[in-house]
Amino acid sequence: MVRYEEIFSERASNMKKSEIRELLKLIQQPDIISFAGGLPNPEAFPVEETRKIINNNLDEIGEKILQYGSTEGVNPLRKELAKMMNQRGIDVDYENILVTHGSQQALDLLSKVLLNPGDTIIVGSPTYLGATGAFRAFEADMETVKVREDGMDMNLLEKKLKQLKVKGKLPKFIYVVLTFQNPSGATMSAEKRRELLDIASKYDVLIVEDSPYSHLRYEGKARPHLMSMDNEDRVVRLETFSKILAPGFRIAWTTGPEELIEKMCIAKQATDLCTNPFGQYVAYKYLAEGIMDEHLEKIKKLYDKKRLTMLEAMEEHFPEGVEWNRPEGGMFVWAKLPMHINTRDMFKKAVDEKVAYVVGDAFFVGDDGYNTMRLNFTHSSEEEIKKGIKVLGEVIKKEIKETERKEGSPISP
Ligand code: PMP
Ligand code: G9A
Repeated sequence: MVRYEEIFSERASNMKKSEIRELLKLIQQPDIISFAGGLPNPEAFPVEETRKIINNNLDEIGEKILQYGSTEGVNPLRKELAKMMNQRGIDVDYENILVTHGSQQALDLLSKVLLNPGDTIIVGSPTYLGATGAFRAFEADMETVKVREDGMDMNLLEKKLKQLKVKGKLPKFIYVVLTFQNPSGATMSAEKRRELLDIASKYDVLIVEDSPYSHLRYEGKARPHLMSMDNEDRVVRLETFSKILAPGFRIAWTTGPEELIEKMCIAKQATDLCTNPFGQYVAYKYLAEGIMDEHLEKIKKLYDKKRLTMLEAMEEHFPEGVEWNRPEGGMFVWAKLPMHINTRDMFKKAVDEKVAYVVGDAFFVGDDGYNTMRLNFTHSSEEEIKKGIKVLGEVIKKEIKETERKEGSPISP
């Protein structure tokens, strides 16, 4: 018998299961109301439009879409992506774009080409757990900087960089989600974005901006894209069709300096040869025929209603002592429960009552966030949101009461 544990690489021993991926399996029962995964609403999937694109174009492009494609991505799509980014103030050429199999692959490829075991990087606290999963797999030494309601704390970032410089451990990059962050929903102001670039420039560090949610703004004013403010080739930008079209396509794109994109492309050659051309052509048609803009308007309306429904229901059903943000976009509300509550302990009780969330501590690299939870508002129907939040409110109230009884003292804030 092969003793697998003895032959796994050190890298593999470092890997951790993704709480979200594992949770998705657990909560697949149809009667569970899930506020867990950051999933688009199936109602918003462009089934008809996709059918039309395929029917209308199969004769013309069938030969291309069923064949292998180039590793960089199919050029018509890359050109449309560059055009879309230019319209949003980001001055890029299609040759600076690499199409990947989801942004998750871009996180993996970036790590592959940038990180040696033990290299330092900086991530937010909290931050997207899929990213830390990718960085961990490449044995990165992750330093954290607190994320506040308006994003990463710039004073703490500068302090951290100063300390790391003294130790000779300046990070290879700073990983940020600046707009409607996963998990906290936090968005960074324009001034702070400038400050972030200035600090990164002072310490000569690359910034990886992961931006799957910037198209999903429901209120307030759009902030400038970090890449449009950068004139030092210091920003790599990750975007994806997962949240705005369909995650099943697994199509995303990375924009960055030519040298880095080229290296990622070589790494991708050894990973999967190319991203599926079929999906890339459909996505290209979405952009070229202007369907994407209409689709975005439709899903923004749909998700805004769900966001407001969730916030209203939380106001009505969550007890005193629970705090949460009011995100202007994206997919998540981030809630903080009284300090005595451990949302991991409470999770099973919530699932027993047929409602699920993501336990907040999964988004922290160290031990933190044990009293937090992430709630997704895009996947469930409005009815489910109302019902699920009411049930969750009851679960929280009960947990507060039980902890009070156990602790023998009232809950302190
Ligand atoms: N980055 C962030 C911040 C995300 O929230 C997600 C998806 N939840 C991803 C990357 C991965 O997305 P994709 O489906 O494009 O791989
Ligand atoms: O892992 C997935 O299915 C993508 C969702 C990510 C998230 O919930 O943050």
